[in-house]
Amino acid sequence: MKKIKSVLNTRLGFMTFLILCLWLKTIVTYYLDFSLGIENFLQHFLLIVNPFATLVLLMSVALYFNRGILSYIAMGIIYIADSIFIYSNVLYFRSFSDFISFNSITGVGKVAKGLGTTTLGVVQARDAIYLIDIVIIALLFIFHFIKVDRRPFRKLNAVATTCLGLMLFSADLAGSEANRPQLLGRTFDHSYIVKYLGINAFLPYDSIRSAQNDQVRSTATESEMDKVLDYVHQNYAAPNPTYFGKANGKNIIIIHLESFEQFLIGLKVNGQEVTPFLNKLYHDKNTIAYDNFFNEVGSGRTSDAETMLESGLFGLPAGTSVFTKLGTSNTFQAAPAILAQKKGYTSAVFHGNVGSFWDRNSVYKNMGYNYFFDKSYYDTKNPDTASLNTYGIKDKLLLSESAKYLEQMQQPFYTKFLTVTNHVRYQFADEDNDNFKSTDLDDDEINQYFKTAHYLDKSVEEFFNYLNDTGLSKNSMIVLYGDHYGLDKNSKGDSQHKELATGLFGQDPDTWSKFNETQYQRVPFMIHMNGLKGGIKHTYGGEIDVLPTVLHLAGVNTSQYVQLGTDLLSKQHSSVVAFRNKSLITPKYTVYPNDSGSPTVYENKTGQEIPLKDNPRLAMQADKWLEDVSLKLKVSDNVNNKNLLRFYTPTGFIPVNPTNYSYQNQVQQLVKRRDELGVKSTSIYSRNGNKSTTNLYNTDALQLQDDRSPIDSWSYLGKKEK
Ligand code: GP9
Ligand code: MN
Repeated sequence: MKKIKSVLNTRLGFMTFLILCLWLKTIVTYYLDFSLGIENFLQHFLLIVNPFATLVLLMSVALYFNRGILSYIAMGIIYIADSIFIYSNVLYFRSFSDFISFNSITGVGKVAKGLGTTTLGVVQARDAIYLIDIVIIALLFIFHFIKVDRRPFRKLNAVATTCLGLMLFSADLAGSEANRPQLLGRTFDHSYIVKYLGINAFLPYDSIRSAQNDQVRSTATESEMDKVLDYVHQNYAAPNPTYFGKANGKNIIIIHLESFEQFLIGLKVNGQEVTPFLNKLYHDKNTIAYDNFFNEVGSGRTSDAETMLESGLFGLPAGTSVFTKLGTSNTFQAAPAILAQKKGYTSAVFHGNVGSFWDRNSVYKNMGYNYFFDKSYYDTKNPDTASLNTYGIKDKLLLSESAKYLEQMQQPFYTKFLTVTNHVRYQFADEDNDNFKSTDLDDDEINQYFKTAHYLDKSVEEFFNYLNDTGLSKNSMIVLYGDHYGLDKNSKGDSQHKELATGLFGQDPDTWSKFNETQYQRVPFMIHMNGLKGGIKHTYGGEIDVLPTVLHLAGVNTSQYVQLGTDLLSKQHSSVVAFRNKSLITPKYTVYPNDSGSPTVYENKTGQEIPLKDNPRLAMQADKWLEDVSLKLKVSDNVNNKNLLRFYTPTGFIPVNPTNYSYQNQVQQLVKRRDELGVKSTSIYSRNGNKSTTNLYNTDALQLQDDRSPIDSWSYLGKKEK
């Protein structure tokens, strides 16, 4: 004990102790909170030793202070800063399945602003282990077990310690390169950097990459756009004449079903349908539904789905989002602007979250959205809607309260309703849901998922009833899609899809593979319109294909636009579905790239991996698909990262001027427009003899049950004006 004490009472000894504590803490996060996909012994080894290099480097800074007390203060600051950094990463990972990146600090701060209690929702009691070390160290000082070593410290020793850190880092890098060649250059996934070089190395790595990106953008030239246009023209799929213009002049209503997965369709839990209304809609004779439609989002989740839907380009590679990284300054040729200019549409987004989330309030202007009704336009005085749910107000409230704005929109309109209640960790009471009886699996998040999906279903049904009762459904095309997976990883980092498949559907856990994970990336995509010859289509496609499909139905020629998907209804539609991690699915195969060597190919029919050495043809084909997918993603990333659309304006398209849009006083803007148009006003309100239709909106939302009398739209709006 004495010996330990005397070592601890030297400056170097104390520093070593701090490094050991931080090392232990980092290892705990690696194994308890981050899912890093450790595959072999070398990876375990690298993971266990990787914190040392950066910790020695960081701590060595404190040794340069000659005076003992200053040096100890510096060590303390470094210790606490790194502890906060590690724990912030734990919370961030629980929310985003990713690590804090340069962009998440500079950009996603705006996302975090809206997160509030949802982020707090990921704090767990066991997180005390991330604090306990600081308490122990403080106690050791208080009880004088450790004293400050005031003897001067030789600079040379400080330099030697820094060199030791650098050497350790080089050794780590060499070991990593041996296990995974080109680690820094070719990164599929952020977890690779953390797995090999450590959590402390990730942020500097990512910051350097971001600085490079900015440089890339400033050196972009017009000629690069020509290459993009060549690519787009080669991959263009002409519209199907049977469907082209079928929705000409109709309102387009997009319903974004938050986190809604395809497996929910038709599913019964305890003998009760989870989503009875959407099931009916799925089979409706006026609905075209897809059962092989995949989400293609990356870390930008909802915002990636929106990026694809509106701009026809993909989200960005792991760690960031087009919206927050580039969307506030990039040039877009997006759906609202195209529809306004080609077909005279008025556009709006309805969303019960704060407008700053994903930077929407600025991105939407660049996309040409006329109106954006964010949380501030909705009634949030009920504590149930206001404080608990920082992803936004409940769907029934959002949709029902939107009616008073929707009925004032000039037709035809292009409107998007972003729901939120089915988001993971959304605070939700069973009473909100007719006490729908969910599963009782071990994972509460999965059990909750069915409940919120059931609620979302009911919310959409109420909205459809309103569309029918007002006659809106007669002249509208309604497009519904699930934005991305709802189930993800549980608190131990295991796949919730696997839990579901084994716990509810009886799949053998030993047969679970990446193939199954891809199968669960299916989300619904439905187009509902009176007079549309419906049916369930088995075409393979994804979110990137929605924009050309919708525009063609609306009768807009898309050949001039930079859109990377192909119309799902076109005979030339490409059925190779690209995922943001560069894997892909085709009607027959699922293909994953490998860091080194040949890809992994699964046969969709059997789910079995096909050995490629016996199948040279398939091996070649798989390589070709992977190349195509990489190229497609690269073209998209180039256009986005280098802001290439600023160099190209399609003939007859007027670039969007964001300063033309204001999301303040939108009710006044709507009234002004209505008054300007006079008898030519096409809003539902005007067409209804200047009478509100909100009394036709029936909801069983608990929060709206108090003697709710039909609302006269204008007096109500007058009160609500911002
Ligand atoms: C928040 C909502 C959820 O406004 O759109 O976003 P997500 O977390 O799914 O990206
Ligand atoms: Mn989402």
